[in-house]
Amino acid sequence: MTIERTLILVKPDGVRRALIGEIIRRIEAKGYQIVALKSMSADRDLLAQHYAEHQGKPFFEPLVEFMLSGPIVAIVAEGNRVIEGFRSIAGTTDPTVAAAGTIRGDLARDQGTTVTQNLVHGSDSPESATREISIFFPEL
Ligand code: IDP
Ligand code: MG
Repeated sequence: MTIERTLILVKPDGVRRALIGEIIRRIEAKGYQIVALKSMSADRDLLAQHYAEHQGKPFFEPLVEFMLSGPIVAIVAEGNRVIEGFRSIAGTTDPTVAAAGTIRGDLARDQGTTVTQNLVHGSDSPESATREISIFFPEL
C-alpha cells in the first residue's frame, strides 16, 4: 500500500468556467478522497514558491499573472498512488493533444495565450507533493 497525498489546484480558468464541480467529481469518481479543500486568491509570493522550478523560463511571468487572474481552488486528495493517478486523469500539459477522457483533453484547448491554460495543477512526485501541500495548507 502506498497511501499518498497530492496537491491539486483548479486554476483560474477552471473557476471562471464553472468547472470546479466537474473536476472534483472526476477526482472522487476515480476513488480518491478529498481531505482538504479551499477557495482562495493566490499571491505572487506563494506562486513564486509553488512554481520555483519554472523561474527563469519564458512562460514563468505569464504563468504567475494567469494564476493571479482570479480565484483558485486548492485541494489535497489522498489514496494509493494518487500522485500518479491524478496526473493520469488530468492529462498531459498541452490540452490540444491531451488524451480524450482526461480533464485537460475533454475540457480544455489552446486559447492562443503565452501560457497554456489547462484547468488544473497536480503534484508530479512525492517530494513535490509534500512541498506544495505545505505551501498551500501549512496547517496540515
Ligand atoms: P504540468 O502542469 O503539466 O505539471 P509544468 O511543466 O509543471 O506542467 O508547467 C506548469 C504550467 O506552466 C503548465 O501547467 C502550464 O500552465 C504552463 N506551461 C508549461 N509549459 C509551458 C509552455 O511551454 N508554454 C506555455 N505554458 C507552459
Ligand atoms: Mg508541474
